[in-house]
Amino acid sequence: MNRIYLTTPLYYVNGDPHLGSAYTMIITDTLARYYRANGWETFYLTGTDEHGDKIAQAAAEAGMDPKAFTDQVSTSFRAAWDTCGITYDHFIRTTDAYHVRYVQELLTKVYEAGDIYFDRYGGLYCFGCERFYTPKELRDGKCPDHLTEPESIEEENYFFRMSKYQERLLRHLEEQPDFIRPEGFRNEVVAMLREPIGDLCISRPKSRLTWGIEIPFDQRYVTYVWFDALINYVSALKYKGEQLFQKFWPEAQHFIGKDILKPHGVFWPTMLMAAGLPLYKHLNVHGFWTREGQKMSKSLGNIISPLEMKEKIGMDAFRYFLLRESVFGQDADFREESLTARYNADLANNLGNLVSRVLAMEEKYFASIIQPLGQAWTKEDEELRGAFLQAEKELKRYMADLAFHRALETIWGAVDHANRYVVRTSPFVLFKDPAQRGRVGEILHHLLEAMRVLSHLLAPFLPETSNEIKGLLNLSEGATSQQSPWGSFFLPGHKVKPPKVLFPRIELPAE
Ligand code: ME8
Repeated sequence: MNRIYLTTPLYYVNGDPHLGSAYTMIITDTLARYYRANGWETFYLTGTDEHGDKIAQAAAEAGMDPKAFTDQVSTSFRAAWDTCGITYDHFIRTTDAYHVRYVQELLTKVYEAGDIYFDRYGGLYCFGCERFYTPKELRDGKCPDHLTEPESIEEENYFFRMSKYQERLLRHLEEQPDFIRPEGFRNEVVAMLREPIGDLCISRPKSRLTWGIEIPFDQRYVTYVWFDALINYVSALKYKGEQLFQKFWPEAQHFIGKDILKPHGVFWPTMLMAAGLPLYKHLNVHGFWTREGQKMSKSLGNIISPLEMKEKIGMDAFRYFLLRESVFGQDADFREESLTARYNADLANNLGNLVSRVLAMEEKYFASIIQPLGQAWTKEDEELRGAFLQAEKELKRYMADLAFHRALETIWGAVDHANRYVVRTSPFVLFKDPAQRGRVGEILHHLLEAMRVLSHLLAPFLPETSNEIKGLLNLSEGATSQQSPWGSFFLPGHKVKPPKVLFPRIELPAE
């Protein structure tokens, strides 16, 4: 049986869900829905990253104890994803007791195997990133992410012998070129591995930070937040049972933004090697969203909230825009203007018109009752069927390649074809001739069939719209009609619903 294990990053609970986190969620949710519908056994994991300096500071700013603070923010994250209709199978919190226990077990194992050692270390530390920087990594002496000068600190800590696994990881990347994709990000990791990567400081003294998982072999320390958080991808499966772990871990596909490539591309696989666990299958890295050309940040006040987008244009339209307007792996820009243009052209006009005009004609000419399909199909009928079958086939390849924009382009190509079929066959003209009414019934039957196939094609991307179309076609909930050959599904006499506007046009203010 085909299987896939999909993961998102665990989001820090120091802010609210925004366009960036929503994008990773929408991609993974689309894939989860797609593979489930195709009969794959799927496990989809998300959650929250709750330890470390950043969170301790955010809790202090909120005047709250870190546990109460993380409980509150994690709950609101989860509620937000539920409201957005994200179909995750499990939600992990790094403060969950089973995760804490598993991290400590793994630390003990790696320590006992000799891959964790104690040492004195002095270096440049960025509190924002929660990591040490080498002078070479800094830009004008500042952290390239936070644009602040790192502090020079010296202390005794535990270190993970990451460098021991450097060569092995480099070999793995050479043997399995699509381990990290797209290729540009793989090349970035290869470049990192061609330089000495050093060992990784994996503890923080409690004198500086107490909000973390205690190092099981030294109570004076807590675990570095990344060494804790990455392990979630395994601890969540183990929590669900060894059998689930055996089944899904070999099929693991992580989805992350490019900001966290190094922890996932270098720390995590070397940690797995040290723990004696197999490596994940793929690391899939996406680019960054900007807004009207600018970086999104709280201080600029240009954050996009998925919940507000849902209120404003609906979750499906938001999903459509993010998936259609970006190329996986590349940066993309969120522009109001493109959002409105895409919404009106693709959703309101192309898709919305098809659905409403077909149902309107069926209602007007045949009281919404589907008419029989004759044996002889015209060239136009065959081409219409061909366009939808082709889209179905191409979808498979595009989903495997994570080319969501192409997948949607292909589906909209078929929708476009259906609209052209209406013009070419002109049922509204034919109906005036009583001798042609049988043919009109056939044309509409083909179009309703196109809508039925379309409802399946759309399901992973626009789940609410897909359900609405199924409802308008009067298909029972969860109808397994996907496999029916073209023209054999609807029995004459089946009644569909009156037309409905799926996507009301967004009226632009007059210039
Ligand atoms: O890094 N465009 O959590 P985080 C696209 N806790 N995606 C974006 C984005 C943007 N402008 N901004 C954020 C962490 N993201 C760690 C992860 S995993 C074991 C620990 C997305 O809350 C993107 O997926 O800062 C990025 O990788 C993630 O949010 C980082 O979320």
